[in-house]
Amino acid sequence: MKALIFDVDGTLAETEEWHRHAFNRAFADAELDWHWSVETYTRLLKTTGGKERMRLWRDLCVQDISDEMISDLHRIKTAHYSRFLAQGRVTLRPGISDLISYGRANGLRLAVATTTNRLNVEALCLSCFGHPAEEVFEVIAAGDEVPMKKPAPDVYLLAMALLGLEPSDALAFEDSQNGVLSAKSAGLRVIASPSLYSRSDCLDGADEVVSSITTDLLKKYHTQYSSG
Ligand code: XBP
Ligand code: MG
Repeated sequence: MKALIFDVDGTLAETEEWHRHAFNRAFADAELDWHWSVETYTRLLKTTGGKERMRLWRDLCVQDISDEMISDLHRIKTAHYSRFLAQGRVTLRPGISDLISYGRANGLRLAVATTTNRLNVEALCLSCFGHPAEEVFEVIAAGDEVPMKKPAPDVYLLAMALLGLEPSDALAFEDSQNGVLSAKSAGLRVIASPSLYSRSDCLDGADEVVSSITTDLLKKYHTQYSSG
C-alpha cells in the first residue's frame, strides 16, 4: 500500500448540512421559491454534484431556469459554503486527523477524490487543518475535472493517474454508496463509514464498513497489503 485516498463530503467532515444551508441561501438570494428540507436533500444527494442536483430539481419543478442560471446559482452557493467553513462551522470527523498523521508518519502518499469543487476543498482544509489543501494532500482530484462524477470511477482514476500509482496501491475512505461504487469500480480497496446523510445508503461493496475509521484499522490494511 502506497497511498490513502480520501473522499471529502461526509468522510473528512460532516459537511452536507452546510452544503444544504448554502444551497438554500443561494435560492433565497435569487428570490427562487426553492427550499430543500433535510428530507428532500437526503433524496437529492443520490445525485452527485451540486449543479446536477439543481438541474434535477428544476426539471422536477418544471421551471424554465437555464443551465447558465444554475451555474450562477452554484457560484453563489459555493461562496456561502466557503463563508460557513471560514466561520469554523465544520470540524473533521473523529479519527480523520489521526489517519492523516499515520499516513504521513509511515510514508503513505495522501490524496483527495471528491465530487465537490476545488474551492470547497481549499476552504475545508484551511478551516479544519489550518493549512492550504496542497499542504495537506499531494493530489486533489475534484468536481468538474472529470467527465463523469461518482459513482463513475473517473475521479478516483484521475487521482491514481496524478499519483502515478496503480489502484491496487491505494486505500480509499468513503461515506456513501456512490462513493464506494466509484472507488471500487476504479479498482481500489475501500473502507466506508456512513455519514449523517448517508446512514441509509447500501455500502455493501466496501471492503469494510465501520462507524468510524481508526488508525488500528488502517494499520491492519497497511500491514496486510504492504509487500516486503
Ligand atoms: C459530495 C457531493 C457534492 C456535495 C456538494 O461530494 O456529491 O456534490 O454534495 O458540493 P463527495 P458541490 O464526493 O466529496 O462526497 O455543490 O460543490 O457539488
Ligand atoms: Mg462523500
